[in-house]
Amino acid sequence: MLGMVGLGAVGIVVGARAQKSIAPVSSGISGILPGVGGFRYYSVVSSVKRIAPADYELEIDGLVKRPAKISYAELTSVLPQTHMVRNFQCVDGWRVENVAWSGVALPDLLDHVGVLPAAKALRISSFDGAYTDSLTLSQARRRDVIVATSMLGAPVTHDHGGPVRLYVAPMYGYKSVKWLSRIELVSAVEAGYWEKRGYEIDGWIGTGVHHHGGI
Ligand SMILES: Nc1nc2c(c(=O)[nH]1)N[C@H]1C(S)=C(S)[C@@H](COP(=O)(O)O)O[C@H]1N2
Ligand SMILES: [Mo]
Repeated sequence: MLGMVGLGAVGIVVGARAQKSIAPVSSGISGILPGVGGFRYYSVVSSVKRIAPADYELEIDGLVKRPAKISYAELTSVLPQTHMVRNFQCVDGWRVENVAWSGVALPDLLDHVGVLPAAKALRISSFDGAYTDSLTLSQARRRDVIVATSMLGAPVTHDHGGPVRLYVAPMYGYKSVKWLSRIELVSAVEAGYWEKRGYEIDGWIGTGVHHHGGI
């Protein structure tokens, strides 16, 4: 059964997400809570520590020339900023239109650290301690994939994965890792949290080939 995930709200958790929580993982607790502007708040763990922007670091390592720990200040005021207004869509059937996003385009971050030729994919982790996902290197080089520090016109809130989350505009929401902590360049794509539980590894929206377990 579902936990209330410590996201600062009370309510009844029902529906499709409840199916997901029955995934064969004892540690998996899925939260679904009504959120801002049509968003829901999702977490697979019962609570996530808070990291203040001043204490935040994004680790980028693995098959890169210059492994780095990138501060929030670098992400917001040193590295080039990318802005876009795009929809956000979860496989569970909800969608939020025209969301404003800002941050650093992932290709700009990759150039900052220098990708080695052996790198073929990114392993992306959350400081929630449980959630991971992958992108191929070519997916990660798209300019509509950003390390987001702002969402809905304001700094990314804790419940939405702040201070820093990923936003993969052309793919379903599960590719947009919240509470982003580490990007490791690796030699092959690895299935992420939901992909081990039946989601497509490539989460392209609208290609009509998606299916996932439990629903
Ligand atoms: N760390 C983490 N990232 C995550 C998830 C999660 O449970 N944990 N859920 C994913 C899914 S399925 C969706 S639809 C979006 C939801 O983002 P939101 O909680 O800001 O609405 O986050 C994605 N990133
Ligand atoms: Mo989702």
